[in-house]
Parts: sequence; structure tokens; C-alpha cells
Amino acid sequence: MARRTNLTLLAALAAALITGVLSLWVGEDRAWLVTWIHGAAGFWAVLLIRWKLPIARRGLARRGPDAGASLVTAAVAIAMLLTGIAHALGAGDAGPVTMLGVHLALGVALVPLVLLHVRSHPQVPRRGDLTRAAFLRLAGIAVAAVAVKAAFEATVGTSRAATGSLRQARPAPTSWLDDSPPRVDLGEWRERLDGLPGRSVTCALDCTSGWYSVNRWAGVGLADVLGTLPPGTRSVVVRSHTGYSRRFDAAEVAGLLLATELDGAPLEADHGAPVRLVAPGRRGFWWVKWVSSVEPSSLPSWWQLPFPIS
Ligand SMILES: Nc1nc2c(c(=O)[nH]1)N[C@H]1C(S)=C(S)[C@@H](COP(=O)(O)O)O[C@H]1N2
Ligand SMILES: [Mo]
Repeated sequence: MARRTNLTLLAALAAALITGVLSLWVGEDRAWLVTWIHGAAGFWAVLLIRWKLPIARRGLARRGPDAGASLVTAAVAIAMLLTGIAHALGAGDAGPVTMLGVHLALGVALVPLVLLHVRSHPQVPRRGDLTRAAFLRLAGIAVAAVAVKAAFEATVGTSRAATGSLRQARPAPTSWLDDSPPRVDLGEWRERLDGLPGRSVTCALDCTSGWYSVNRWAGVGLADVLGTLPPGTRSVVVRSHTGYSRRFDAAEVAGLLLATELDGAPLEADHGAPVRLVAPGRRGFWWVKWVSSVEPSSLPSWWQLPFPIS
């Protein structure tokens, strides 16, 4: 019984982790399913606390292996679940970072803690574990988790983007890790952009830290800046003065904009002036700021890390 609860909780956390990471990657179009499953997995873990508590209490009474580490793991796990729910309730900022940012940090911290916990409390599934009764109980809790998630969204959950992000009027100057505005002037770009047709797009900038903002971006089309692509071009690398870069499929270039204006005003340094990329439908980390170069490449677009590392 205890072993099954522990394994089920581990499965719930693994499902939440996988969908959580995926939810940072997917764009608006496919996001809702991933974020919905993520929420249901979270509530699944919450429901399992009811069965996990007596196990934890017995372990502590027995002064089982690494009781201290177990308590820390439990505290981080509960804080992680609570901050996830707080974000879904519409809590945007938690001091200098967003609530979702805290949730993410706790989730990342929980991974090694849970791995260590599993190592000191090994749970080997046994042949007889998945009896009919056990399966029915498992399925019951999973169905309950889906019902709780649906009820939560229908009653207290705030209206959010399909990605789970909360709406705000303006993009908050945000860096992926610790990138900051370099000193660059429009000089080189003025010549390159001169004479190209103006283009604008109104779309959502959706940051993985949990907010999104719909604004009008104006500038020129990336395709117009590149002109005819050399034969064999499979992707285009957009690079920042800071070294930050993202690679896009050549077929996607037509939808990308090099912006110099935000909501009718010249772009500010914090938002990527003089020139920043606008990638409608893609998460914020694709919107390279302080663009220094755009280069056609013969490498495929998947030839890059899924998330930037600088
Ligand atoms: N060069 C560079 N561009 C960047 C980033 C960065 O760290 N460096 N952060 C990205 C992320 S994560 C987001 S959400 C958006 C934020 O744009 P904003 O600062 O205009 O709100 O810029 C993106 N472009
Ligand atoms: Mo972001």
C-alpha cells in the first residue's frame, strides 16, 4: 500500500515535471493541453498527500533514513505546489520575481531532492502491485485530479493565456538569464533598414516567467532584410550583441519582424533597441533583443539547444 502510494506520487511529480518543462517550450497554439495536464498532475500530487502523510509520519517516528532531508524535500514540494496554485489564482509578482518564477525555481530544486529521497527510500515495484483494486484506486484518484482541475478553472482560476501566462498591459523588461542592455547605436542598422517597406504586427509576447502582453510592434520584415536566401539555406540565426542567439527554420522567416517601435513609440533599450526580433506565436525567449546580425545557415533549425544557455 505505502509502496504504491509512493510510486504513484513519484509518477505524478514526474508527469508535472515533464509537462512543466514542455509548457515553457510550446507556443500558444498547442499550449493549452500541456498546461492543463500540468495542472491536473499537480492536483493529483496534492490529492496523494492524504495517503502520503501517514507514511511520512511513520518514517519520522521511526527516525527513518535521512529524516531531516525528507522534511526539507516535503517543504520544498509543498511550497512548489502552493506557488503553482497561487500563480493560477492570478498572483503575479512575488517580490523581485514572478510567482511562476518562484514555482519554477522550487521545481528545479525539487528534482535532486526527490532523486536523493528515492535513493535513500528505494521503492521497487513488485509483480503483484497492480491488482485490480489498486488499479481502480489509482484511476479513481486520477479522475478526481482531473475533476478538481476542471472545478478549479471553472471557479477560482483566473483567466490566463493557453500557456498559463497572466495578462499585463506592457511587456516587463525581462532577460532569459542575466543578459543586460549593451550600448549600441542604430548606425549600422539605419542603412540596412533604410528604404525597406514598413511592417507591423499586433501579437502577444508571452514570457516563460508567467506573463504575456499584447502590443503593436513595428519595423521591417526579416525576409525583406535578408533578401533572397542563398541556395541550401535551411535556417536563419538571429544573434544579439550580447551573444544570445536563436535559430529559426527558413520557412518561418516570412512571419518574423525586426522591430524598432513598440506601441507607436521608438523601442527602448530595455526592450531591445535599436532592433529586436518579434516572433509571433513563439515564447518570449525567441524574441532576441539588441539584434546584431541575421545569418542564413545551411544547418537545420533543430541544431540548437531547446532553451538558450546564456
Ligand atoms: N539578447 C537577449 N534577448 C532576449 C532575452 C535575453 O536575455 N537576451 N530574453 C528574452 C526573454 S526570456 C523575453 S520574455 C523577452 C522579453 O522582452 P522584453 O524585455 O521586451 O519584455 O526578451 C527575450 N530576448
Ligand atoms: Mo522570458
